[in-house]
Amino acid sequence: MGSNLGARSANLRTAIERLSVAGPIRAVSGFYETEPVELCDQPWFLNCVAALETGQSPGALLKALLAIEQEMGRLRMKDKGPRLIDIDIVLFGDRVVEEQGLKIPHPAMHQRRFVLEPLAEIAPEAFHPGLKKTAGELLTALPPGQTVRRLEPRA
Ligand code: PH2
Ligand code: MG
Ligand code: MG
Repeated sequence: MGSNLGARSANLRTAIERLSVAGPIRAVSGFYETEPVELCDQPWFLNCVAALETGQSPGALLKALLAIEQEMGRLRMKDKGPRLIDIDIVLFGDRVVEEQGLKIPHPAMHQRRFVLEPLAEIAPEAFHPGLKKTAGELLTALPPGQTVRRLEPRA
């Protein structure tokens, strides 16, 4: 998930708390200050990754995530532009989903340091079923660039 508008860390904490409507949260990464990628002319993000155990289908989970974004007041002004909160499904066990509006694994995850650093922090062995590589391996294979910095945990 990511936020680059408003109280970014409060936004991530609220999203994590609300995520538990879909099932127990098993792990949460640190928060990372990250350089915007793809659409670069926007504020830096805070990103993190959570591991959720859920009985829901991928489609039902996506609906729940979009509802959380809406309740938190997300406005969609511009594709890939600034947002209060964005919650994406990166992996879903080793499932592959190719539906209109939902692709799992997330099609850009393996190119994004802001995804792979926090993912490898909590689940270095998480497996990309298309590329047949773990999160740790994908992170190691990334070309240099895309600044990400893990924030110190708050007291
Ligand atoms: N999300 C995007 C596009 N670019 N860059 C960073 N650093 N973090 C994001 O969460 C992000 C992005 C589209 O969802
Ligand atoms: Mg996104
Ligand atoms: Mg999204």
